Amino acid sequence: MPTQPITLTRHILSQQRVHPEATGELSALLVQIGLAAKVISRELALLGLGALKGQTGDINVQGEAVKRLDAFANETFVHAFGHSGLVCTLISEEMEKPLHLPENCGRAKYTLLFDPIDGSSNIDVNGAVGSIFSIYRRPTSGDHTAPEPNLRPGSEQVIAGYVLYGPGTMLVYADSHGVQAFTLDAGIGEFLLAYDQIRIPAKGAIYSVNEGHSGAWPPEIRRFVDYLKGRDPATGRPYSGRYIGAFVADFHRTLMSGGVFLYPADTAKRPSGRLRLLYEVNPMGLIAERAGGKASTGTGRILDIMPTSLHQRVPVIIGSADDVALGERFCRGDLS
Ligand code: AFP
Repeated sequence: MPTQPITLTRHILSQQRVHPEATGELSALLVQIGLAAKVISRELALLGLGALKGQTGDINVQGEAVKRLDAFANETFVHAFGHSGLVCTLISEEMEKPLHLPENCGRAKYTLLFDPIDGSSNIDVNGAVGSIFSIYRRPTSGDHTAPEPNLRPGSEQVIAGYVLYGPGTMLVYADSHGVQAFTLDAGIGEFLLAYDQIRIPAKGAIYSVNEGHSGAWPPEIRRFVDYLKGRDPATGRPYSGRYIGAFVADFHRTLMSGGVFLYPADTAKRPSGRLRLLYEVNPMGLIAERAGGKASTGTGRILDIMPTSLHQRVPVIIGSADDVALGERFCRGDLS
């Protein structure tokens, strides 16, 4: 008899049984993220035809033009959690301040941080995009609706994950169990388990970085990337270059195939890099580490950073443990 596909809900409930203290709220939260992902995935499938093409005319807190899909995806996440009783504060790339959901505050135990659409530049060219999410326990002290109590290191995340809207829609998340991936079967509207206990190869053969910015990289990053491009079959070099321009897509390839993704500081325009710590790099850092990989600024562990603002950026080297460790050695000056 063919094995029954394992739905997201069935997998979550099986994990919940492993933790008798679980109340089911975290499980329900993941199911709601799955709902938001299904709604966004449906809109993306027909984007070229629909009203969600183009821009809203607004500029977000990042100083970026807001695409209609950015706004739609943000609202989709907000609606998925309003009146859910699951989270009382939402923090989004598209919202300058935390959004407080007073109707949930009595029972909600969690805070949700998210980037509703990562890779917006790919939208109008039918490229891969994603959503990224990070879940913390609600702060126990201070005004949990203010930014400050929500500025906690990535090591305190309870669950972190992303949805990749590619040829297929895939939901990937890391919890205490490990890293698992679910593929959306749109025909039945269910996410089905595709990969369980994902492990990232210790060393890869792909590097992923936007070389167009190389003129402004710190010299040690330039030396690391040049090393990866050098010819030495004994160390598996040269690495191949791959760059999709959406963090979720470039990270997912790195998670599944191994290798290293970098978004370095750009000494000219972006001294802290481009990627946001709280709702982009921290979630991927937790996933990378739970899969056996590493996530570093080049000189320190991403998940140890104590944030100072909601939308702060951070340089990142993330992926296979050996490849990231090599990058750190270049950044520390051990190698040149
Ligand atoms: P957009 O959402 O504005 O397309 O930015 C995507 C992103 O934040 C991240 O997903 C990519 O890794 C990175 O920017 C690409 O940046 P570059 O275009 O500078 O390579």
